[in-house]
Amino acid sequence: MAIQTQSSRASGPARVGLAAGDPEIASLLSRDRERHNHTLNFIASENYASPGRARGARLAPQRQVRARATRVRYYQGVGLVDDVETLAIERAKQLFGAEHANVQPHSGSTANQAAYYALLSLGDTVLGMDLSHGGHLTHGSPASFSGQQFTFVSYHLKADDETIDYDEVARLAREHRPKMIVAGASAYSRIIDWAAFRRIADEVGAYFLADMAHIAGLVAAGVHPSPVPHADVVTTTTHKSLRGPRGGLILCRAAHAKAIDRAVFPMLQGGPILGAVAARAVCFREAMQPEFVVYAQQIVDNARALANGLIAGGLQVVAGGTDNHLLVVKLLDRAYTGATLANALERAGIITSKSTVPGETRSPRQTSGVRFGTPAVTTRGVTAAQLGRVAELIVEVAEDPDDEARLGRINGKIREIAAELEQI
Ligand code: DSN
Repeated sequence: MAIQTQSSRASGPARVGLAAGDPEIASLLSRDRERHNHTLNFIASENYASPGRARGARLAPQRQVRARATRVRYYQGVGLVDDVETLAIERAKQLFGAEHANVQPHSGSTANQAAYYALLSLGDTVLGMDLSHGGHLTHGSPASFSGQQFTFVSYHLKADDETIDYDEVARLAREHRPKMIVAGASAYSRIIDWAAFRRIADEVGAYFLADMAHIAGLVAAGVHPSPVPHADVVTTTTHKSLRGPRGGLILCRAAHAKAIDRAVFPMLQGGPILGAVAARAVCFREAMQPEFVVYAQQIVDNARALANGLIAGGLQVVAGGTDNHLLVVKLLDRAYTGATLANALERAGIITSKSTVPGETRSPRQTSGVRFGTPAVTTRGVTAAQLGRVAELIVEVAEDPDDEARLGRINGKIREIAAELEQI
């Protein structure tokens, strides 16, 4: 299987052209490709697109400027690209069993923004998961438009087993009477009980928005329950576990279709990025194939193998393990920070991201956690057995992140494992 990254999509003749026309950029992209090949990418929100999806993005007519609201034309000569978008919409609806889809959002953040603008008024109260417990910036962080334009109230994980505290969600909902409840996360490793959120939303008359950006591929494959039957609106990105092009997607009930479409265009965006829409259509079709189910199950099996290896090596993992594509190592018991460990791991060839954890005591720049995700390494064909070896090496790094000689030795071993995998 040939794999292409976002950075390597200009392959074939286009790449030759780039090397001749802009050698500086061509060299940087080529070096980044090399970096991917001799390291292991555990960024939970990243993946490698297939050539089919990359080709879809490249072939679409980038010159077309096409602002479009459903069934409303602002430009002539767009019939065939409308067909591309219609196909993407139909495939998204089929893949996820949704009544309506909008395939235009440029990102997951924009998808959330559109959903809020569609259903809320500025200042409305919304419940969302606390950022340091695994939520996303757009779920009410004061640093994001969400926290500045709406009145977010945060719910948390339970102190004992670090799973979502549904009792707290219900209590906060009764107390604050939110207009919307947001579920979904950037760093939560357990199954989300969408039906529980729906019941709480119904009790207080709130809308229910499920942000499945991280787990969309698992949902598509049926290895995580789907929020679509339960939520008013489901938002996602297409480039994480779904393994498509970088971008966003909104699914919703038919009753919200008009409001969602208007919030995407003309409220938030101008013309869609047609190449990305075409590539999304390819992605949705690929996610319907039996091989994708095997891939998604392997993501979860790999994350479990990694978590088990880390726990066996004495590291603490938030919620005690994982049911999905990611896990967060908790360093509250260590003298060093998440930033220190993530930097040391990078020097060893293991690419991760620092992460805040429940009970966080350090700043968001330092943190007390490191997040690991398996979608990208699984695309490269890594096995649970190889991840067992990687877990041992991570444990060695965590024993002394300042030991440069040790990091150099581990880097050699990671290069050997990376060389056993599919090259991008
Ligand atoms: N939410 C970011 C992450 O999880 O890395 C990506 O949008």
